[in-house]
Amino acid sequence: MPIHHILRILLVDGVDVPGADAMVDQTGRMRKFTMQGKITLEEHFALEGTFANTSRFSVPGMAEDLQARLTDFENIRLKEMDEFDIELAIQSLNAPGVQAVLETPEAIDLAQRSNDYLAEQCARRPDRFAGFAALPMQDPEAAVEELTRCIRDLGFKGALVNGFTQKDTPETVIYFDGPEYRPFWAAVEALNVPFYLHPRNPLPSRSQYFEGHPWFTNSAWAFAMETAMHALRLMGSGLFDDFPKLQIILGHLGERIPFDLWRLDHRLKKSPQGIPAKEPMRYYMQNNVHLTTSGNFHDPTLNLSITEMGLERIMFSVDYPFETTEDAAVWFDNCELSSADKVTIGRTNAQKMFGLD
Ligand code: GRE
Ligand code: ZN
Repeated sequence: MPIHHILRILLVDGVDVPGADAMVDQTGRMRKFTMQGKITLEEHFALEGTFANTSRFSVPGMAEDLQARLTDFENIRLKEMDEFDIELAIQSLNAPGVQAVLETPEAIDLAQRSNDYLAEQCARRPDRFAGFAALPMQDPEAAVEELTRCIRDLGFKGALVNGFTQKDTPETVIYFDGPEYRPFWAAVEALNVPFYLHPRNPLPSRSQYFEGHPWFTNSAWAFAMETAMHALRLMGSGLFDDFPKLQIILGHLGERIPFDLWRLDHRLKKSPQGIPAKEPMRYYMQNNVHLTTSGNFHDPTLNLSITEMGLERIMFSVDYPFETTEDAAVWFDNCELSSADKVTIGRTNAQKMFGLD
């Protein structure tokens, strides 16, 4: 689609704002432009059996609404995509999903069922929905097998995994920098698909610093802290020295890593303490990591992310239904970026990454 078709001045039932180059839409929000053909990639659905994972994240009194949005594809989800000009949304199972299942055979079964269900939904609207695989990371070999099936047979675009995996006992926490996952990463690199490292909460037994301050758990702070640390473990372990073509995606504009990237490398250089990684963290962020705007709709944070990562490594996303499509799209359509940069972040970076026409 040529750029002049993607960017158009919004023509809705709005009223002119005197002296302002803007319109007010039906919801009373200022909308200057709308970018057509946006692509998003941190968008979640739930199976009947996985909604309970996230019901406690709903706004009080809104659990039913959240459930309706998580379990729906063609009604609310697609209508909102239409309303806010999202052409294609890559979908994934709600967190913590397969990673919280203790029994490995059950984890394998849930991943397969979730991926088969998602493939059916994508097949109904292949022009609008695509899939990320849920993976049973409890068993790295089974994870490779399921990812391979999802890419080769189901046409999925990559994997989305919700942080560390539990296994056998509730207190087991397994990160993916360990040697037992190196064959898994080799397979991801060979399949040439990205791995989205999505947040989950740290276990309560490892969350002493939140004692008495529960409001900072979940998505306000704990998600990013947990996910940033997992990403640092991957980078620090030398994973990307072993697999230089491997690409991972972080949501929420990088789970705070871009903001502290200079200091991180500054301190690691003075005190490396035997870190296995051959390069500074900046190198991996700029060669092996991509960010999305999911749930982080703020111009200064986006500008900093672009400065630190490069425009080519940032992609627009919503984090539906934990964020509203309206908040994400109205912000993005009217953010400070040039029109050309909006098309890069809102569409062409994702097209290139996923080989879309
Ligand atoms: C997410 O998937 O990103 C998420 C949740 C729960 C609350 C907020 C949120 O799973 O962003
Ligand atoms: Zn999310």
